[in-house]
Amino acid sequence: MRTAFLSGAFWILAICIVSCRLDLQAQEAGKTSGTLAPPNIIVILADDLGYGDLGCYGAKTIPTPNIDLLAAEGIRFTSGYCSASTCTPTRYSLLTGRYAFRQKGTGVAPPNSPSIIPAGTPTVASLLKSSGYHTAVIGKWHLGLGGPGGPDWNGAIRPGPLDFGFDDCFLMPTTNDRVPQVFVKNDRVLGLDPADPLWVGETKPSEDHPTGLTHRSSLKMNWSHGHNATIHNGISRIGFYTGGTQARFRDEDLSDHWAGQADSWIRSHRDKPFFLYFCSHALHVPRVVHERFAGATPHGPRGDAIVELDWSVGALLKTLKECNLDENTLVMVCSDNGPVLDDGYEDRAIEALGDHDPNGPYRGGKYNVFEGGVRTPMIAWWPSKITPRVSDEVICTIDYPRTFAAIAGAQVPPEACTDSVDVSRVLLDPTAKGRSSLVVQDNGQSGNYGYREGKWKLIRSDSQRASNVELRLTPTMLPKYQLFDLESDPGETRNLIEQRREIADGMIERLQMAIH
Ligand code: NG6
Ligand code: CA
Repeated sequence: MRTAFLSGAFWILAICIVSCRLDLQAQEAGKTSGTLAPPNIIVILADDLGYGDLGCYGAKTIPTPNIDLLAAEGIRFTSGYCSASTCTPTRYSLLTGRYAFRQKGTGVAPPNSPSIIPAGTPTVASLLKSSGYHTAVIGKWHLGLGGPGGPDWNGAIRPGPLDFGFDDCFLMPTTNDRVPQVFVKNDRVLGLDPADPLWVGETKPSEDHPTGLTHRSSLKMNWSHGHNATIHNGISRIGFYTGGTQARFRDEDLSDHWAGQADSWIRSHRDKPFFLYFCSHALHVPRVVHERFAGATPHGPRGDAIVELDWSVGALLKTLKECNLDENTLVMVCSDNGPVLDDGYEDRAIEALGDHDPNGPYRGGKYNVFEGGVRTPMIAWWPSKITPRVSDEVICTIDYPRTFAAIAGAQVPPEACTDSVDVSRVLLDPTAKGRSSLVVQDNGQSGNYGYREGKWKLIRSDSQRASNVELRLTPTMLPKYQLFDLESDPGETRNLIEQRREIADGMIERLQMAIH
């Protein structure tokens, strides 16, 4: 009896010791294997920032110490891509994990564009929200707002981000060269006086309505093409508007608004994992920086806007540090498309360029699918998990939904985000491989694609025209197909389509399969 008792006690003790040890081992393993609390996730999406525009990517005359610090402490990708070379399709894909060319109406959205994300589409925000994250978008939206008739500027503006998984939003509706210059907070224009309703349209509202054509000499920044309709703050824009006077912002203050909103939002959501989609407008036209950044570089407003962007990244980092959130927050920095110089205003971007290379060693930029249009600065920073390094693995902004879902432990329905690839291992494991192939596009459904497989890059140009290939907007005629070896010819200057027909034919076929 006594022996039976002792042997029972022995086994209980033994089980306790073993389970305690297992528990300790599990806790230890958790520190290194990813079972810590899910991280906060911040996407900092710059606008029209080129591969060569940051110090950490080779810029010599544009100081970007805050972004450079993220790169030094995190992963600096040399083959990071945005999925398109204009804003709307890249943003569409970044949120939905679906290529924009699969849907009509996904080219650059006009001022009164209705919401273009189909109702009920899962997004990176809705996936993370379903996993307990608090979610917000602050900055430029440019994915349309409202039902089929477009936004009801004086009422509830739905659908919008609140219908796509965001708990909170503070937006500029399209771009700042498009009307109107107001913020949308959640589903209303912020600070709108009902006695002064906001009207937005495509045609001049009255004969005497001042425009960039009729009042050109009064402008503080002259337009060079397009951008000659309603004037606000001494700058004429795309589209017309009247009213909403009290709700209008000053261009110079945009970055301060984004940073201020992000600061207070992070502080009030510090206790729960959050996802912040932070879309700075810098360096999109009109490039009008705050007075304190004017002259920060020798390159005029385009360079100064990059310094302003870097300042806002520094402000975000400061908030994270003050909230003790800097260890377990994943920050991704990237751009929505490649660079452009004269994009419609006379802001000396060409004249003051000097030796600066906005697209680094690459050719092309915004509006085309040469590498300069789609290869973007891409930085991943997550101090408790990421070992600092430079990575040549291929990853793309369209991969964010599945990648972040994997990191947050969120379920992705099989029919959701079908073009998105989970590249979370590339962030966490220096030996992991990125994408073996990638499709990129230009704008909307033009039929122009870039297709990369390893060192090979195919360009398919159904329109046979491309813009901004030499960072000037004059069109360039292209053959339907071109093939480049990015290893020996990163600048895409030698079309090898005839010499390497066997490679090209296979890629043409696989691209066709991928876009179907
Ligand atoms: C173009 C605009 C350009 C810019 C672009 C969209 C003209 C002549 N050009 O149509 O200035 O607004 O659209 O840029 O109007 S994006 O970064 O939002 O895609
Ligand atoms: Ca853009």
